[in-house]
Amino acid sequence: MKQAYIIISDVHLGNSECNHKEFCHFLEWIRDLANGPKIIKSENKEITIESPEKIILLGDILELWNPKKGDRDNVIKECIRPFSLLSNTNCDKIFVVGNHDDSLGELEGKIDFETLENGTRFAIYDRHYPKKDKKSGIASGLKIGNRSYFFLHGHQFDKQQAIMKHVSELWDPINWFQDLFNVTFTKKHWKVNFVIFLGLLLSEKYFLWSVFLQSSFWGNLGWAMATGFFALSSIPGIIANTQGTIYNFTKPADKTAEQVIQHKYYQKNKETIDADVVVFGHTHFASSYELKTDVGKKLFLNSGCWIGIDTEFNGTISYVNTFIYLDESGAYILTWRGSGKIECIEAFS
Ligand SMILES: [Mn+2]
Repeated sequence: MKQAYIIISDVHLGNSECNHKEFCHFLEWIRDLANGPKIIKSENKEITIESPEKIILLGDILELWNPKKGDRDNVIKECIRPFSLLSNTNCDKIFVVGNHDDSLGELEGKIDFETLENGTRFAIYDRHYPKKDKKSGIASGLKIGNRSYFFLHGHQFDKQQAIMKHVSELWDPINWFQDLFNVTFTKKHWKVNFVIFLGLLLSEKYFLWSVFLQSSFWGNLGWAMATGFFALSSIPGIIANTQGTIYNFTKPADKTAEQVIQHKYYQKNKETIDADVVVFGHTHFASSYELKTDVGKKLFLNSGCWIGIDTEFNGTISYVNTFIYLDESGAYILTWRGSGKIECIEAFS
């Protein structure tokens, strides 16, 4: 088999803006590459896309932060077809977690290279692929053709997300409220529960206190428990239904690879990644940037996303439904235009 990789990130399955249908069509197309390679015509050359040896799912594949209507059942619903298609694709799958599916990182090592029916493997990586060497702390890239590649989701380059990651080791507010909201009783009745909660609060103040509770320990305890129960069964509903708006508001505007790397990368990670090319996602902007360092050049490639529509930022189009194809001949940022039509955004031979 030829050394060929396909990298996909930021599909956000379960999010209301996820391009779920097109993503499934694209996965069918990948599966069918087993019948023979496809040729993409770029401006001045042809790119031959072979059946991949590995598919790298580079984070935020699942939307566990902000699913449609706050309901994580929508994530499960939108996952069934893509993962069934991936299972039937004859290659290994590497799942590197992002910030929106961060909690899956706990599965690293637990479903490590579990063998699927067709003998292909599925592995979860909590931070990046390949892993760091334990002794030296250096992560060496994967050699494909004449370059070495390193893969990570990219929230590590994002200051806000880095702080979140640190805080969430103790308490992750987004996950906590999502978990509480996704209790069936809360999900179904949070609005009514909130009214009952307010009723209990007010009744304590104006009525219950003077009549029943004043001297009764058990009465007070019962009231406190009921109020607590309805608070926990309603407030997460309010949070889950507004955090999408808050999240979109605080999200840094879609950044190009150049903006991300110039602002964040060089300070922190320069010593630990030993690769010619760093592939990441996270900002939803399929793009590239070449960084000149003391020791040479490092290329950064962003794999884009499968959410929303094409948008123009300062004269540059941010395409959606994008992926990266790597083989011995080079790296290609590509966009799926539907029905098997693929266009090349950038090529690095
Ligand atoms: Mn992300």
